[in-house]
Amino acid sequence: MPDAVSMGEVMVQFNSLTKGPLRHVTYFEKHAAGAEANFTVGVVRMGLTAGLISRVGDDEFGRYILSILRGEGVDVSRVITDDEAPTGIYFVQRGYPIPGKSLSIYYRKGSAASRLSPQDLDHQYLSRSKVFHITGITPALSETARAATYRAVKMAKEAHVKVSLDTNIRPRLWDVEEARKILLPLVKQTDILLTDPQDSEILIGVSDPEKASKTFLKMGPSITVLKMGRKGSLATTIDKTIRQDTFEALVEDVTGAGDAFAACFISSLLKGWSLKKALEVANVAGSLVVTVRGDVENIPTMQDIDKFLESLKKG
Ligand code: KDG
Repeated sequence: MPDAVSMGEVMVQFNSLTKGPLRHVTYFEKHAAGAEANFTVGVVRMGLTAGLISRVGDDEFGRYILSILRGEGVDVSRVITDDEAPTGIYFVQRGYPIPGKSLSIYYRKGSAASRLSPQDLDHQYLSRSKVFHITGITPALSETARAATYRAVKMAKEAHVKVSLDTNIRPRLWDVEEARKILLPLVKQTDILLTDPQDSEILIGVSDPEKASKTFLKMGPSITVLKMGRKGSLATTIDKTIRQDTFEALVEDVTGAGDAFAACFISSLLKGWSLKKALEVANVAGSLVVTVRGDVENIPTMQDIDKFLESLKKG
């Protein structure tokens, strides 16, 4: 059984070849993406095994996604091909209206993955993994996907599988009040929480990273990580606070950086590395992903992370 299992929507991403509003973009580049799928690719790049629970349409995009994930070594045996709904797609608008930022424009309503439901869960598969990773995106997809998320977390907890949650609140998918109501009970069942100041403000009304981390730790998680983009990241446990600066990078597209961060952070912990090392590795991964279009292409292997850090030492 895979070391890490995740569950969510994998989509075809059409990334703008040029920056600016989508109406003026002529060419798009096709990539396979989706927060939880990105996570599984990252775990495999780190030398561990990972599996995805999902649904894709019985269409060309679904077949494309499956071949990419299979090629990356992700176990897709729990990805159902659904002949009643299409594979979701989205477009990435880069550098507009905020330079350096990207926007995701979704065409995913009624997609195959939004039909995920508790019946899609394989108890043995989940309960034999070491970590079950979810994000705040899956429960925003539909009532059934939400029910599946709650059920899967319950199964993982009962089997003593660690639960990691990346809050990933996407206001384009649901209103923030609803996100708070649905995600807070999940935060309480989480062992490793990854979030950012904006999501913390929505969830607990606190955006200061240190204060937010302390508040979250009292709610259940034993490790809380605040990702602050260019300002670095903060990992907090009951007795430790570790900070890590972000490594400088030329930003092409920030989409997917957080998923690479999560994958490399969780993988490092699974390998038994220190919190400090895990945070460093995760930051390298995030910094590399933003330098290209596409979410998974630049997720590094550990060998590449070592080369990156070595080159920094040499100046
Ligand atoms: O984190 C990157 C993801 O946001 C992107 O791949 C698309 O999964 C996605 C989503 O729902 O926003």
